[in-house]
Amino acid sequence: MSPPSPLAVAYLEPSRLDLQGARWRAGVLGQVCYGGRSPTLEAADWPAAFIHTPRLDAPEDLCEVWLSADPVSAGTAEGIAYRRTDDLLFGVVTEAEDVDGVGSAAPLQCAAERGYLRLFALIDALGYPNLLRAWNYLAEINREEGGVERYRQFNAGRQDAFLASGRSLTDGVPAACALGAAGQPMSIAFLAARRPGVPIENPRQVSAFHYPAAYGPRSPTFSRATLFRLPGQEVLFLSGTASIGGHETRHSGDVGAQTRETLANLRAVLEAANGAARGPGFRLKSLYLKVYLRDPGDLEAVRAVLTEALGPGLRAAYLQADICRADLLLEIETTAGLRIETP
Ligand code: 3EB
Repeated sequence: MSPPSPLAVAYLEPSRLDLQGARWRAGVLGQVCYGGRSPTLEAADWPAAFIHTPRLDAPEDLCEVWLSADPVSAGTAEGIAYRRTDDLLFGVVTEAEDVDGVGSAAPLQCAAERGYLRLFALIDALGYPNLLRAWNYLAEINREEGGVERYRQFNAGRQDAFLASGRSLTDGVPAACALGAAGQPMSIAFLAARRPGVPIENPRQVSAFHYPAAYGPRSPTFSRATLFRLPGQEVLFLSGTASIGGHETRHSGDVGAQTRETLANLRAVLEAANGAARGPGFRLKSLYLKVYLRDPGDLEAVRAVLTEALGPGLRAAYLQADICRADLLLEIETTAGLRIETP
């Protein structure tokens, strides 16, 4: 018999967190709460991010809780609360944009660099140097500030931190997503590991770290997915995926077509990962999707396309967020190979 899958994720309403037993709570690595309706400043017992992305398909906020069946211990270093097992470390970094940088560097660029430098200092010191997955949230991602779009400022700061910590900008880069969420400090939730993951690219897309300069002088530093092996479990972290073919946005202004293109990209990443995986293969239908929509009015159109493609058993949460290119209307992210707890 194979050992039980150590890594799991639970999706639940914040009000249900307090109802969980001591054993469940002991296995929590950390959480990301999406919505902004719930009181956000209540201290959790574990690393927690609170992201202002209004939930569009349900009245309550959504908590994504990462759980492990292995022994979990907690700590704080570099001002970052973390929880870890022997294999994995989960943490949340926040940075205010209140400090101007040396020379002309914008406050957001400095915040991104400081946040990633702290993150890397933490995971290097504790022996989990392999960043598998980063969830990045920053305010007003598409706004131009000092003539530079804020997403591009973020990319510059992130890149500088990768370089300063001796990391490659192309090899072993994490899966990621970067979304606009108003009224909050820049927040990065992350999972890092003792052992490296296997980065996966999408044959339908130019690797983001090779995007041409038209999308910004400093390319974004992420892979399309990371495959990670735990004893008895293969996990695939899929990056935020959008309607991009090659390096270009497809179907500007057509949310239905962007949804179908996004699905084609997710399937292509899964297929590429299945070529590298040992298990029976990851399938899109069994996953829990987080769907970020720029325009709340697109909810029904997007849900109709996804349900048609994946069936009525589709599990998904729809959240309002700005996407990192002004012409992208949605982005979908998910993780495969996990045990998923839903109420
Ligand atoms: C894209 O494919 C869409 O900057 O970390 C997706 C996933 C996107 C991650 C990031 C950005 C990021 O380019 C945007």
